Amino acid sequence: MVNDLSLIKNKKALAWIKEQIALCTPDKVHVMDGSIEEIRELNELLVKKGTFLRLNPEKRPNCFYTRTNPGDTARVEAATFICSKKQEDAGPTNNWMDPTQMKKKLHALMKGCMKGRTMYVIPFSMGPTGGKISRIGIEITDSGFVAANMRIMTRVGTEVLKVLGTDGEFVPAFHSVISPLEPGQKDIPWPCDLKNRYIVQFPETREIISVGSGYGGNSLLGKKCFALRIATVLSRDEGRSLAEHMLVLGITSPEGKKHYITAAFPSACGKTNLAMMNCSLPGWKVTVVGDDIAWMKLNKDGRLYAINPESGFFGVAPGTSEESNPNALRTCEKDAIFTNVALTTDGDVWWKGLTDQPPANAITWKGKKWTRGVDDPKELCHPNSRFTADISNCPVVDPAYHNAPDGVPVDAIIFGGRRESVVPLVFQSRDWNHGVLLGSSVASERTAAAEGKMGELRFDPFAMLPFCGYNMADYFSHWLSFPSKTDPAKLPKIFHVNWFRKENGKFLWPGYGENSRVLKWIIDRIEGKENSAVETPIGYLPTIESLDLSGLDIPKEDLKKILTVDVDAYLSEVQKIREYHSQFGSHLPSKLSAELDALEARLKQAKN
Ligand code: OXD
Ligand code: MN
Repeated sequence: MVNDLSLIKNKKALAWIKEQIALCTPDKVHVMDGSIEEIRELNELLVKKGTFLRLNPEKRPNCFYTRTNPGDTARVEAATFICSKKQEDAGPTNNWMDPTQMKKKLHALMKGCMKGRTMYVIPFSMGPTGGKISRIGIEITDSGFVAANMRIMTRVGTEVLKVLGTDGEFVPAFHSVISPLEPGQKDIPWPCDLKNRYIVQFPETREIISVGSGYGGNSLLGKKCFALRIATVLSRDEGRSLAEHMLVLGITSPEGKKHYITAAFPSACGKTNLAMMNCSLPGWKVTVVGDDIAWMKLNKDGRLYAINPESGFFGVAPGTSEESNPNALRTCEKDAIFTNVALTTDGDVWWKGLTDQPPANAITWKGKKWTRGVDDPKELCHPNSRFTADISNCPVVDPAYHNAPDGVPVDAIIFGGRRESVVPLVFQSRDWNHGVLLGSSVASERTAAAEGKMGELRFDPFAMLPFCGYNMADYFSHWLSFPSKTDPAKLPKIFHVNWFRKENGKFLWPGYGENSRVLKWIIDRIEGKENSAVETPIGYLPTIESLDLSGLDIPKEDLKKILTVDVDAYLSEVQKIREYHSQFGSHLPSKLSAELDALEARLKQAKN
């Protein structure tokens, strides 16, 4: 263990770390060097403390199991703040508080908050260390769980400090579970402070402070807090960059031609599954660059290039199966951390959907003994239980993840939501600005399980609703500025997909590996294949003939339903989008309103 600050040569970093030590008074300080020995020691320490349980090494080598406090299992959007100087700059979709007031409140909570604990100082790079699009952060945390997870999810250690140098820029990211230990008091496996959870971004000073929660989405500060909320602001200011809630995949045709595609879907719409799917179309192969976040930048050649700033997957476990995502299962066979899944009697893990039947006996995520046929299967794992796994262990990792530090050229951007009705399987936008309209109106329908009226649309623009670090309408403007910054013909083509059309409770499209047929059509469009689409009021749709449906047994009537535009339904959709957009007032870009007006006019014309 390194117990001094000698590794830190960056002047600003040293001053900031010393300030935090003085404020939080930890027992020990450990600067992470990123070595194998260090992570081994940390995992052992967490096992000793009871935070981690080592899983059966025969079944899951170097894997660990953990349970959160039952109240600390997910991102807390109500406690997530964008503290810009002016409320208007946070916009109507973010919680806001004056930054000075918020800092006062947080500092009161942070005073002495690390008493009895070790402060981990984690130098990390989002993106390949030293890469052109990459950025550096330093996370301070008193949670060993966070330190161990950050070591998988980001590039950590001395290499990062070397790139940072004495004067380099970094994002300071502070995290504490704020439950200080009295002298002699024994620590518990999952400390947190449920009454005092705040996940705060300060966009002007590019700072992050997160307190009270240990759950990954609130505490792995490289992910949502830095790579999205702070990075959206950095990208806007830089002018030629985007920070997006998008997967990045490579797709190779049987002839060996490769394209890169990014895609943004709201949670629970299958981003991780699409990012590493096995194609049903013979000879086609998908490889994964990233499953959650894309940083993109216009290159000198005028094209948009993307990197995955992360180095691991923090995936939702339930629903991950041999059918939905065999490659994710292979990825977490070793070196993984499992949170809030069920524990089997042979020291392995289980979650809903992993097998048809749960094991005969298990321990639930709350630590209770469980017996099949006696206890409720819903008790076994939390719906938001997770695996943290190293992307390098993924059997279909794209070579560019390792070899292209400055990113891959993006050919297409896909938006999508979970829509049981109205929205066709796939369509292409008319141009970039129309594509921005599609992004700004991404929505999913509420199901019976969610609060609110059935079928009610929940807008989640660009799948970024909880992740945009400034006024969402200004973010729309930033997207709309791209055609003026490059040759518009060089920008990726924009598409919208919907795998979730249903009738009488049954899905009309089989999804999973069959989605490769849709990706193939998208590539036909990128390559300008003749007669591959028909023009409709909402954009370009495939004809039944232009989709490769070989070997797929699907009734023609169903295909017709998912490949036609319901003009009346879309006209009422336009009204809902208009209403949603109206909350942005004068910030709403006029170009976007003009796109919506034009869509309405095309629909009305089609009706007459
Ligand atoms: C999310 C996640 O909540 O990726 O979007 O964890
Ligand atoms: Mn996500």
